[in-house]
Amino acid sequence: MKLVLGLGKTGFSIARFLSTQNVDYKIADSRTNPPLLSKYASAFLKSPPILGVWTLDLLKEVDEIFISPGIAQNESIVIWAKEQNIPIVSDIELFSRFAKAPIIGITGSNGKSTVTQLLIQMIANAGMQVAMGGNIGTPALDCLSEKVEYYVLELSSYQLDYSRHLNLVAGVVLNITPDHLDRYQSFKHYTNSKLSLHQHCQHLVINLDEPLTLIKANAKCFGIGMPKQADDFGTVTCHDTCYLLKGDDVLMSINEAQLIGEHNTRNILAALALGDQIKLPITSMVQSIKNFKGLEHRLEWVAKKQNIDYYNDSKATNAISTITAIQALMHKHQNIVLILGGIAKQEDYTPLFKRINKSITSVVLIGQSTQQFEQEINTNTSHAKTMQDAVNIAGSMINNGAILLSPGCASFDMFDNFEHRGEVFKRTIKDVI
Ligand code: UMA
Ligand code: ADP
Repeated sequence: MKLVLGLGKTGFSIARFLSTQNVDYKIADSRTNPPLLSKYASAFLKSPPILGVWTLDLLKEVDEIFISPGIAQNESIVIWAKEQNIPIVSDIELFSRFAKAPIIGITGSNGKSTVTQLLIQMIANAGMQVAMGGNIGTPALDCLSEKVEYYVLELSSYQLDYSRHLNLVAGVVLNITPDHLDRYQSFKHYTNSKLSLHQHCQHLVINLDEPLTLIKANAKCFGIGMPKQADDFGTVTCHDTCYLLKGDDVLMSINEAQLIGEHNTRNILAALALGDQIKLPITSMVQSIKNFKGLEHRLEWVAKKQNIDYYNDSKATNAISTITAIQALMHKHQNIVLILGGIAKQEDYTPLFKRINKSITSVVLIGQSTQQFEQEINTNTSHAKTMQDAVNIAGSMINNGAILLSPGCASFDMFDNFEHRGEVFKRTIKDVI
């Protein structure tokens, strides 16, 4: 008997998959009213969910557990299962047992979704059937199909923690900066979780600008600057224009890409290196880069009104992603008003405050973190209770330049999720201004 833990998107996809395989399972969620309860109830009447506080009884007759990534390793049920030597397996590992086409895995603290989506477009542009899943939103098992020629999976550290055997044709750890430290004993544990991806990959891609990832034999490397090996990807700057390179060959000027910022140059290089590992034609990858508009809520240009450009970077939920957004925009705009705040992560925000105090004209603080952040920011600050107020106040602070929503925090104090926060921001700009 299998035990499925969690009745969110992942648990639901596992239960559906096990049902199609005629495998006996039970499913449990520690909440009494988990998000997908009614959807599940109408689809899987034979195996009613066991709801509420975990009990030892759940493990009776269980030989394997399939776990949702949101369930931490210090949850009682996980500890009991480990004591009883019951294997605990992610949906990703279960997927990789059944996937017939090669799988590419992408992890990192920031940039995963951007690189995943760009690589998907590169593979599709090369004329192949490709499916995308994992942390990006669609559970991996929901992507399984006989028609697919490549799978690209965005992988979180939570998913990697419960994956002992993944068969990845290629993979990358894009970068490692503090995140999710409420789930890990230390930054070192989080780093090790990310780096565990390496053990699953036949072909590795390594970011030379990330000191925490060590270069491995036969890996294809990428980074800002001249490539060291003929097969690696990098950049060269000539007369103020940055060009992408493979070895010594110039591929394109970065000005031809629609993505902005050095972080996105790295994301593009990562996608190129992964595509090259699976032998996609360079010319079609370059075309995909030129066509790629980027993802919603990631440094997304929204509108220009009365000499002010509005950017939605609602996906910035940690300090480094907000620093990155500021760095990307400060070369384009002299005046930037930043809308910042929400539920602060358990991380050191000092580097962000330093960047703000140096480069930001004014800050509008929103959400729970207001008091904490206000003490550290020396630049002109204001508070807002709603996104509408924040946008209006920001608009009154400059005559030209950019207004950037890049909260550096989780959104749940004021919004359903980061998408909701970004949508409210965009609607406000369109409706109110
Ligand atoms: N649950 C318990 N007990 C717990 C914790 C959770 O019973 O202690 C139950 C919840 O009640 C809920 C279910 O488990 O019913 C939720 O499971 P989940 O939190 O794993 O969420 P899913 O809906 O399965 O979504 C997960 C990922 N969520 C997390 O990793 C927290 C989604 O990533 C992912 O898109 C989805 O699987 C499909 O693969 C989201 C995320 O926030 C976007 N990821 C983090 C991030 O990007 O920073 C890692
Ligand atoms: P993830 O899926 O890892 O959260 P996204 O591509 O969704 O990454 O981007 C999340 C946030 O991180 C956005 O605010 C984006 O502007 C920023 N970002 C994207 N790529 C990078 C990178 N390589 N380094 C730092 N920040 C990045």
